[in-house]
Amino acid sequence: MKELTEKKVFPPPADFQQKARIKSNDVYEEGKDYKKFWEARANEMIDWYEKWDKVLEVDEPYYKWFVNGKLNASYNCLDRWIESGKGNKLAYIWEGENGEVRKFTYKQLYEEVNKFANALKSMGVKKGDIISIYLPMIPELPIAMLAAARIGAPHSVVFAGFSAEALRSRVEDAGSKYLITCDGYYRRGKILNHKEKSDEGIEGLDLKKVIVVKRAGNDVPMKEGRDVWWDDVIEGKSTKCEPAVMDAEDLLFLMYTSGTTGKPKGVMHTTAGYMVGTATTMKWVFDVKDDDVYWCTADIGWITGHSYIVYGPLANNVTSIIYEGAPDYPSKDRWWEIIEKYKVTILYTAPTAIRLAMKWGEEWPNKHDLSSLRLLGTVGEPINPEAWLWYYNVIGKKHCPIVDTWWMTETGMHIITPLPGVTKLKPGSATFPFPGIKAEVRDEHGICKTGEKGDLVITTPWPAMLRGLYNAHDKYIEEYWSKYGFGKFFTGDGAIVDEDGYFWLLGRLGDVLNVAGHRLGTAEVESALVSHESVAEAAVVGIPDEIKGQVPFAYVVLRQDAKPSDELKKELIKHVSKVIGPTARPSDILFVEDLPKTRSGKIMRRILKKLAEGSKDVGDITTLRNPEIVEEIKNSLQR
Ligand code: 7RM
Repeated sequence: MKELTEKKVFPPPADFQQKARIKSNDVYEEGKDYKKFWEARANEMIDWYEKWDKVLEVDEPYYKWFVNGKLNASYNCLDRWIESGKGNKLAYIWEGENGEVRKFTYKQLYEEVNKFANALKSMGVKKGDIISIYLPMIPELPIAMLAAARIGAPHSVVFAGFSAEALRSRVEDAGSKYLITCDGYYRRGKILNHKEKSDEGIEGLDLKKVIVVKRAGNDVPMKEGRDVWWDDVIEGKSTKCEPAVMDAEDLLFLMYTSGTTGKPKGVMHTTAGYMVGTATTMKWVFDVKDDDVYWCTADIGWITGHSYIVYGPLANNVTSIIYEGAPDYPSKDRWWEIIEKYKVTILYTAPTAIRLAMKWGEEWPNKHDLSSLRLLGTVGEPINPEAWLWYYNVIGKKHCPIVDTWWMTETGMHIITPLPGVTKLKPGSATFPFPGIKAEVRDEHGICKTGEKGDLVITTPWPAMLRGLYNAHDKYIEEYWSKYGFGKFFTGDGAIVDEDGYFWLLGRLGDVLNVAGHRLGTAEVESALVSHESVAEAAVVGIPDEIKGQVPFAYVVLRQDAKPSDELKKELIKHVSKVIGPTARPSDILFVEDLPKTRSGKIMRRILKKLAEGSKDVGDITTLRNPEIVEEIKNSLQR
């Protein structure tokens, strides 16, 4: 435990606290009556056609929030701002990889959404039809999502970087008859032929229409009768389309996510609870004000983008940046340049991106004026204290609180997170459950003692919680409710609560090792490694050991100025032993150029584990951003 706790605690800076929306602990008190708490948020955050009869209805393991309430998500993101005179505020500033800029006020976004909603209707889309969207980070992606929501057609966005095969299984599972895609898009200066990949994915499937956005202008085949250009279908369409009156529990979207078995599951999110949850956390956790320029660097194709680029920000009349491309194109300061150019005030990104920036060196951010920043956020993985401090010092210049937000696709919204004007931060801890949410760390014997590792379990329902897995009732029960029973949502993450009640997330439970009877988080060993000056990034897996059961094996990416050597290897092993204790000593360290990562930047430890165990077949690598690294690592392991 000690090894995870940076001694220093970071209270909110005085000027930040003064201006913060939430400045006192009272909100936690208010959250104790969670139904009343969420009802108050539903009243203040969302515009309703009809209010609910009942805040919460439980039919375990299914939950309904704001029962019989009526609303429309697109109305709440667009129309109401125009009606209240805020339509000329920028909703999105989009920057393409080549430097093109497209700006949309709320009014302009509204008009585009309405035109496309009318286009969808004219093609026969009906309330309840699930529309698959396979688009990169271009404005048409949120426009398509909001247009679908406007007419009551749930969307299923498939991350553009996913393979044809991944698209196919998702379109099939959702039973989509409509797909929205594009000709191509830019990545590090090259055009990726997206239409070709889409066509491969849907080959043989019975789709009524495929709508193609022209982004890159590359030559693509269009299938007669099925494929239509976006520009052609919106041509002449009215900029007014009545929003459909949706029930609180109508499906808003599906988001496919990989579970324990590998076959992706369609996580279901419904309208009212999701909107209340994302709008509230957006406002409280990011402390958004009228003049903020907010940038979440996630892809909209992930839950983070859905909740905190589309629905959360728009439901708060926030101005957001959307960036199409890579962080190192044309050079390694692209992000910092964007922050300076648009005077970004709130930056929300992932630990893996921070560690990469750390590896590239502070000369890149130091070339730019980052003084507009006032709040930083992270999501996606545990952040090691080293990276936290670098983010705090080098990017935030010691005056920006960091909100380390723990949540998952299934939770829809932040669950464990600081409130930046209230919480005293401990680097590496996501701190406390959001007001109105209860969580505990337990095992089969009950709640764990202070400092003891266990399973993170959420013990009260929350509005943006998943409503099930699409067409997979049994799987839903098995994944989330079988381990501790109904009422105790099993997250699959390990955690510790410390003596001050802070939650420390340890990553997925599969990442917990047992070394000679000691439970050890791979994240702990990684954190120790990364605290060494030569290390940029580390991934640790457990490999079998005759005596100890399991021992940690480490993959290490060095910082640019460090050279791999046997001396350094020994030094790092000693360093881990010093930081955590001898049981944590890696049995071996392999220096690598990069780690296998998913498109959203999560390290695929499953593959690294197989490689370290010497297994020939490492399983499916099609979801990797950098599949080529697997062969490279295999070769260096053999040497
Ligand atoms: C939002 C998102 C979920 C998994 C989750 C965790 C890990 C996310 C944090 C984190 C430690 C965090 N959805 N995770 N945030 N671990 N600290 N702040 O990432 O469905 O794609 O992934 O991500 O293991 O279970 S997700």
